[in-house]
Parts: sequence; C-alpha cells; structure tokens
Amino acid sequence: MSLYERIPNNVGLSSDKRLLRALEHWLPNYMQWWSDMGPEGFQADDVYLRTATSVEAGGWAHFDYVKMPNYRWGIFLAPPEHDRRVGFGDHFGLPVWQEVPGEYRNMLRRLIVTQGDTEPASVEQQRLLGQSAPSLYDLRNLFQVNVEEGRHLWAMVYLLHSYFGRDGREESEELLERRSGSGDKPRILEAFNEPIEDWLSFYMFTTFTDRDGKYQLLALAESGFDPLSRTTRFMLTEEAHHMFVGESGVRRVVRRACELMRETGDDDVRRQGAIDLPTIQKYINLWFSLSLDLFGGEVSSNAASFFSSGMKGRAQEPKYSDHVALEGSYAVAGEDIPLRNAMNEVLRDSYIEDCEKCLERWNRVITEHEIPYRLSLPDRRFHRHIGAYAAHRFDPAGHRLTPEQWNERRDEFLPDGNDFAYIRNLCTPVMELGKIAHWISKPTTGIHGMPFEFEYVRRER
Ligand code: BYC
Repeated sequence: MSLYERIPNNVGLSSDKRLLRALEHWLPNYMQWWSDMGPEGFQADDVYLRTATSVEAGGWAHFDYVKMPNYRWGIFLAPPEHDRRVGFGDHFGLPVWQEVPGEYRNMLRRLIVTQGDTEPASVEQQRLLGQSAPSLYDLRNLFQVNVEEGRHLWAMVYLLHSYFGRDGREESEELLERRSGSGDKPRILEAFNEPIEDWLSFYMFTTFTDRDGKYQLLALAESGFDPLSRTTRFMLTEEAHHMFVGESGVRRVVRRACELMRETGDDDVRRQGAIDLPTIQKYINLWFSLSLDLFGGEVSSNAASFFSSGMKGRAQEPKYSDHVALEGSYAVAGEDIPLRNAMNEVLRDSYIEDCEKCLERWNRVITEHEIPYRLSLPDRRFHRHIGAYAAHRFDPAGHRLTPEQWNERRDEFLPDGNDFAYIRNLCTPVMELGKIAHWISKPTTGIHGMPFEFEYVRRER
C-alpha cells in the first residue's frame, strides 16, 4: 500500500509530492520513536480504538480493534470557511493567510513547535502507566489518549512540512529527539517534564493539563493563519475525550472514597485501601498549579505580539466586543496592564473558570454522600514557577509564606514521597474482563455503546 493510502487525510496527500517526500522521511523516525517511547508492553495487543477517518460532524470516527503500531495516524483539517477574515489584532477584518506571512514566520513556527512538542511529551510521560491500569476500560482509554496525542503531533508536523520548508523539516525531527524529563534535551514546557507514575496523576493531568491544551488550541483556532486554525479546530474534537477521561477518572476515585467512608464510617479510607479526599486535594494542588504555568507570564510582550500579528487570539474571540484591544487594560497581580500584554492572563482566566466547573461536579459526588468536605482549586499564586508569583511562596489560599514557613508546611499542600508511594502501591494492574481495582468505582457507561465488561484490550496470548 502506498504511503498516502495508509494515511487517512483530507489534505490531498496523494497529489502533494513535497509533503509525501517529507513524510516518507519522517514516518520511519516517528515509528521508531513510538516503539521506543510509546506505551511499553502492549504494542502487540488488539485495542478497541477510535480512528479519525474524516471530518464529518456525525461520523468522523471509526471504532475497531487495532494494534497500536498499526494505528492509522491521519492528517485532518476542519472544513474551510468561505471568505474567512482575521478576527483580531492589527490585521482585523483582512482576509486570512493561506501561506505563512513572512514577517511572522519565526513567531508562527515557534507557536507550532511549542504546541507540537507537548504531544509526544505526554506519550513519553505516560509510557509505563499501562502496566498498572485499574481495568481494561481504563487501559483502553489511556491508549486512546496516547494514539491521539501521536496524531496531534502529526497535525503540527503537517504544518511544519507543508509551510516551513527545510527548517520545518528540521524542527519535525527535533520533535522526535527531545525527551520528557531529559537532562540535556528536555521538552519545552515544564509540566511536560514532570513524571506521571500513577493513575491519579494521569487523571489529574488529563483533567488539568489537557484542559490547558483545550484553551491553547481554542486560541490557536482563532489564528489568521488559516491552516493552523483549521488543524487545531479538528484537534479540539479529539481533545474533549481526553478531558472526559481525566474528569470522570477523578470523579470515580472520589466516588469510591465516599462510598467507603459511608460504608465503614471511617474517614481514613487509606485503611480500606482507597484514596482519601485530602490526598486527592493535594494532587489537585499539584497538577492545577503546574498547568497554570503553561499559560506563560501574566505580563508578556510575546503574548502581545501573538495577538497583534493575528497569529494567536483569545478562546472564542467572537464573544469579545473589542478585537483590536489597543485601548483596554486588564487587572493583573493588582495592577492594570495594557490588554494586549495581558493576553496570557485573559486565557488563564477562561481556563480557571472552566476548571471551577469541574470541581463543582466532583463536589456534587461528595455532597450526594452527605460528607462534609469540599475539594477546591488552590489560589493562582500557589506553587508557581513562571510569571509574577514565581519569586515568592504562597499557601493554597494565596497567603504569602516565608521560605521557612513553606518548607515546614509544603507537605500539607502537595503530595510528598509517602503519598506518591502509597498511590503507586495501590496501582497494581487489573486485567481481568469486567474487573476493577478496589480504589476506583466503575464508570457508568462504556465506550461507543459497549458495556464496561467489554474486552477493550485483547492481551496477546
Ligand atoms: N515552561 O512571554 P512569556 C497541550 C517561556 S498543552 C517553560 O511569559 P509566552 C497538551 C517562554 O517560552 C498546550 N518555559 O510566555 C496537553 C519564553 O521564552 P523566551 C500547548 C516557559 O511566550 C496535554 C519565556 O518563558 N500549547 O496541547 O507568552 C497533553 C517568557 O515567556 C513556560 C501551547 O502552549 C513554561 N510553562 O509563552 C498533550 C501553545 N511559559 O522567549 C498536549 C503554544 C513560558 O524567553 N505556546 N515559558 O525564550 C504558546 O502560546 C506560548 O508559547 C505559551 C506562553 C502559552 C507557552
């Protein structure tokens, strides 16, 4: 089968000789990377996966068993919009670009590379998790997320190969060379160098870090560079499932804790082999704060340039009334900042609002069990490493602490070595059909109309 027949696409791959040549070179390296850094120990198994085969709203995905190395990673752009215009910034109202505008080439390449870098990074972070999955259903969801992150890398590599010539090809190779957590060639953004060694971390990551993905993709979907906008719009369709995996995963852990608290009358569910609510809170503190850093500095001239050039907007830009943003200001860390310089903070605010809704849904489970406890998001100042709050220490309520106070109290706020070890020990694999680990409740429905008891992963025998 020729290359273009193996790659589902709606970008006219069969007649795009330049792209085909670039992909022919890149694909073997990608497959090598997947074999080295993709999920370890499951490559020969049949996994019930969703594959994107078109961009039709009703039927874009196909579900079937596939071995992960045979997954058909494809290239899809959302359909073009007739007479689309730049929606914000200095070029507001002019026709969108179909080719890279020369004066913004470096900026655009950097945005695409930063976005692209996160995709393989997350696969690397999650590489060993399959070996401790709480059920076949969860195992399948992990692999679904992994193959789609692989496809999102393809989406960015498509842009680099098609629009950036030789340096695009070089960047595409480097995307396969950096490694999450590596000392000499780490991934670009910090949260993507953090280890994910247990399933609570995985659910937190897919809740909070994938949700940063959603907001960054929404902002890029507004781009005046039309191929970037169309690519990211389709990526958002897949991203929704990743956040579902995270949010419902945490909800099931919370539910299990609550059930055991009610059944036994004992608040310390660690004694029953489950995860207690205060530990869940510490994980929220960790992953929410790491994900807030991904929005960059509160005051950023880079963000102002992304906006003025029309390359990166705000999430759902049409809902704002002023798309030029030359006059407004935004309150940041107690000061009024020219609006364009505050675009990272504007996006972060939309994100925080969305995260709050997630917390409400988790708290509803606790309330249903009549347990007097509430999970909450820490203050935005807490545990930050990027931006205005990075230089100081704050508690989760946002009160400033001295370095000594922080050192003394750090383990109240964030998981410590014992917490991680406890959770890791709980995560022993459960691979029997229809079975689930003791520390998490079953999902209410399965995948694609299948029951929980479905054989989502057929282990190689
Ligand atoms: N870590 O002006 P500043 C996803 C750097 S997740 C390390 O404050 P700027 C996914 C910055 O590069 C979404 N470095 O921020 C989720 C700059 O460096 P230079 C990924 C950082 O430039 C789960 C300096 O600090 N997509 O899709 O506005 C699974 C000053 O920067 C960090 C995107 O991020 C950090 N956290 O950057 C799979 C969209 N933050 O110039 C996938 C593309 C900042 O001094 N990226 N720096 O060398 C962007 O739009 C922007 O680059 C940022 C903010 C949002 C990252």
